[in-house]
Amino acid sequence: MVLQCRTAGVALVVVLFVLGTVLETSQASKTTTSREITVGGSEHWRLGFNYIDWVSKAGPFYVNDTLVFMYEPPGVTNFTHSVYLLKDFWTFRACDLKTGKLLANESQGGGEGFKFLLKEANPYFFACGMPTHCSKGQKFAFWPLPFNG
Ligand SMILES: [Cu+2]
Repeated sequence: MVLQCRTAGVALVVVLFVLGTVLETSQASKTTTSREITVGGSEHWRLGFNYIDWVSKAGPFYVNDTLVFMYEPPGVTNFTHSVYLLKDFWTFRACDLKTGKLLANESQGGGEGFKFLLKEANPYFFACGMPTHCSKGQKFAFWPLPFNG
């Protein structure tokens, strides 16, 4: 009986997995052009990399693209990071985090990274929230295009 339950459980998991894959695939075919973009490419999210330059090369970005921020959680390296969404160009230029919104804390960049879906065709301003990181250049901004056609 225990074995049967376990088998049924495994079968259910397999069915759900297959169903999930099918749903994902059908969704992907609807939005074939949405992408996952790792911020900074192989450099990930760190100090000492020019993200404004990276954006100009990696862009343009589109609504429904997903940004992936990858950085080591505390304890792995001496430098931890976070992800803030800043309010506007002026707070972005000044690296003013006070009015910004914390999107991902120091631990959320580990594993597969922190994923952020670009929902709107409005400007986005990103910065690291660790002291001095933003002013040292760990920030970038862009305006995603409405669709990728
Ligand atoms: Cu940082």
